[in-house]
Amino acid sequence: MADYLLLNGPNLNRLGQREPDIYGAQTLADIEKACRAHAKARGADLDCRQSNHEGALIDALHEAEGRHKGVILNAGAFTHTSVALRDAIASIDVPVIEVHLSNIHAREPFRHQSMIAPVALGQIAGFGALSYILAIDALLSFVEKS
Ligand code: CA2
Repeated sequence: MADYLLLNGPNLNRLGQREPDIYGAQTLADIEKACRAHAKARGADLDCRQSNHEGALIDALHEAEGRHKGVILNAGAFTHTSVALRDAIASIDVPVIEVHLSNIHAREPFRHQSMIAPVALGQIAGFGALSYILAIDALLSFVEKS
């Protein structure tokens, strides 16, 4: 059981195949590898999961309680639509950092709203794959201090 969970939502398994101008050229496997290495350098283990299914993401969040000290979540398009995901985050006593590759606030108006931001510890968006690395640093620093 790893200390932290990196959870990616719908279509993020397609990274590196299209729209590199928006999402970068790295695949999800590349990003996960870099995140595991970054966490390890800080003395932490990271589990990486991805699902295209809302219910599976909700299950993973519920299971994080008692298993992980924190979660880094890119909920993909569910960010903008899912009250259920928001309720799942609110239902667990585990800090969750919301991450996005792109700057959702600089894109189409329907991406400006995040259903999950009010229940997340914080949001990091717009730095490409670096958003995940910044989130690891923020989460570990938060957990180690609390
Ligand atoms: O910027 C992000 O990280 C997003 O969470 C990515 C989502 C998008 O719906 C959010 O608004 C912002 C999209 C996931 C990836 O979609 C792809 C589309 C084309 C090619 C590869 C991935």
